[in-house]
Amino acid sequence: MSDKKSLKDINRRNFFKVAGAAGVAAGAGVLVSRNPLLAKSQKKSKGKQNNEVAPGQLDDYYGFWSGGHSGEVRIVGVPSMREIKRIPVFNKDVATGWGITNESKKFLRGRSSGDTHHVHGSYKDGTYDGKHLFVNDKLNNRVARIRTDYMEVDAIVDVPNIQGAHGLFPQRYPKTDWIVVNSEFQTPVPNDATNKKAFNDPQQYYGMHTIIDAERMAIVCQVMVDENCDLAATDYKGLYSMTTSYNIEKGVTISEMLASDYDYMLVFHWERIRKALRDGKHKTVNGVKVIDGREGKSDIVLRIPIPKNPHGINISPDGKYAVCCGKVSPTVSVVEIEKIALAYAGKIKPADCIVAQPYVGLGPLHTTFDGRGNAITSIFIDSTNVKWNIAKAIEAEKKGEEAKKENPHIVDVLDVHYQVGHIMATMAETKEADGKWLISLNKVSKDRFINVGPLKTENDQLIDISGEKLRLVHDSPAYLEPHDCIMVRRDIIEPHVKDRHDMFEHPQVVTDNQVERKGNNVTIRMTAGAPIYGLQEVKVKKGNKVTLIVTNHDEISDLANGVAVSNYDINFVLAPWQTKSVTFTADKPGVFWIYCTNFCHALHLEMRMRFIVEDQLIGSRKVLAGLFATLSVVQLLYTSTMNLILISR
Ligand code: K7E
Ligand code: CA
Repeated sequence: MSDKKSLKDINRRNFFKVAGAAGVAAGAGVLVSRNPLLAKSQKKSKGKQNNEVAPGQLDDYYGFWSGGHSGEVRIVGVPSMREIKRIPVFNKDVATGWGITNESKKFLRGRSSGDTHHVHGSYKDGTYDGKHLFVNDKLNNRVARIRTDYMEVDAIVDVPNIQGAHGLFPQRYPKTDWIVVNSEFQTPVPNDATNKKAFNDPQQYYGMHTIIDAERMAIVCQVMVDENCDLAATDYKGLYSMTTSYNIEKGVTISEMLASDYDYMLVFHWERIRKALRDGKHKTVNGVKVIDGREGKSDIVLRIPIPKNPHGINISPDGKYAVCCGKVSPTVSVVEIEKIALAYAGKIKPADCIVAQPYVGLGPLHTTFDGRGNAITSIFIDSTNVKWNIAKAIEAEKKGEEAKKENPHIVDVLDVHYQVGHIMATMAETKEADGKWLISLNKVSKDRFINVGPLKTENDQLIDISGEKLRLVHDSPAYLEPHDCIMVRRDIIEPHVKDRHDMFEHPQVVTDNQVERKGNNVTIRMTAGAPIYGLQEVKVKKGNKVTLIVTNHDEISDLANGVAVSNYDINFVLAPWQTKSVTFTADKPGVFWIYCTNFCHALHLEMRMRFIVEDQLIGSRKVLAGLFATLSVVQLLYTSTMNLILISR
């Protein structure tokens, strides 16, 4: 359902001409002179919000940051910008024991690395319900769910048939039943030896728009397309999900990916997806229902041409517009969502869904909203945040080229430091966007902090957007490498957050201290309560497979206990009433102190116990005895056989 004839239409825009991505990269390191957008001086109001959160005071917003290739999610208080917590997700985290405990290993299934880009909350009726967060892993192609009562991961789903699991977005209306996740990298489907003829033929590589059931955290289906699927969004009516695609060329090199003057915004029609599933119009690949969404193969996907290699796609809080960022084009494309139905029905061309294409600067990546009709777009190469008015952009588009020259849509341009990726305003991905604060997640901090060596931190800048002008108020370092964030009003999250675990939720909760031995397996069930463990010593034999299950019985808020087994590389903490377990082989004989790592009590240092691994003397004697027994049986068999032979003769 694409519309190549409308290409001319799009080409009327003044593309940012680059000789491949090399040009983009060259621009990236340099502060290019400001675009002339703000030539005329206008009197405009500045916001006057105070970002200081005094000692003992609480932040107004829960900020949820992706941690990029650290594999985690972080909680940042806004506007103080204090990093309050890290939630391990796809990484190994020795502070909490994530990746060490059996509970976390069950989720990680042998992997200890990930790349999180997009954190989003679960929705009800177009705004956050405060219950869950979802985050992608671009590296190992997974989606994790975090429950906000504990701020811990409670599910991870592997997504087969894809690579570069990138854009992720939950259903916003009526509530989050589905989550979509995109594959940025096209691959053969299936991507294994059964399909090896496709390995060297990129024409047989496909992108996928995967739909996940948010409740079960299981895959509903995948819609296969020729294009790659980059960023994702859902509308505010539960009708569509959308993605940007920058590689409709099916290129495998940068220049191939930049060959076409346009790419697509892809729209996925949910009712038609449901119908295809009902009608059995799918094949099964690696256990997943795959629907053919390629051009001409089904009516599920609408292809709206967008200038050259777009990146971000964001929906305005009134639900009216999808804004696609140009990246290689200095424009954003504003798609009126109402018109999408007309395009599906063939009444208008897909390109006619675009109602404005304003100039914003060199390298627009992502757009956010203040809830008052303005959009703010991050401009990577210019290193700016550009605030522009959506209605004015549409109006100028209607009036024509002459009206557009003056850039009447531009409200303000703010320099940021430096090379901004995502930006996000408070509550901006909901119908309750409140236009208070904006975060500019800058990739390069350079001279903004004391020099910490060649590998420098990121710079997350806090900007007051309550006035007409954008006012920079705070620089905040962030360890590698947040991509995106959301900021959720405190009153939405806070009621869900607990101080204690539900002790009996864990199937192996320990109420009685005991050591159980079954063959080579030793199970130690133990309580912890500052400043004492339920057991003072445990003896095992060398070679025993030991499972240590510990429940923290302290119910006082914030009283965590640690469990570390010296020289055994075991280290985890237990929040109040939490149970965790580890399984390991006691392969080193000796006395090993198990101690509490998390300061819990005046007698914290005394909170320790002996773990004694006895050399397997008795055991080895048993082995020897066994050997002798086997030998005697063999001998007995031999003699009796010989005797039989002799007798039979
Ligand atoms: Cu622009 Cu992964 Cu959202 Cu990073 S992506 S910038
Ligand atoms: Ca392209």
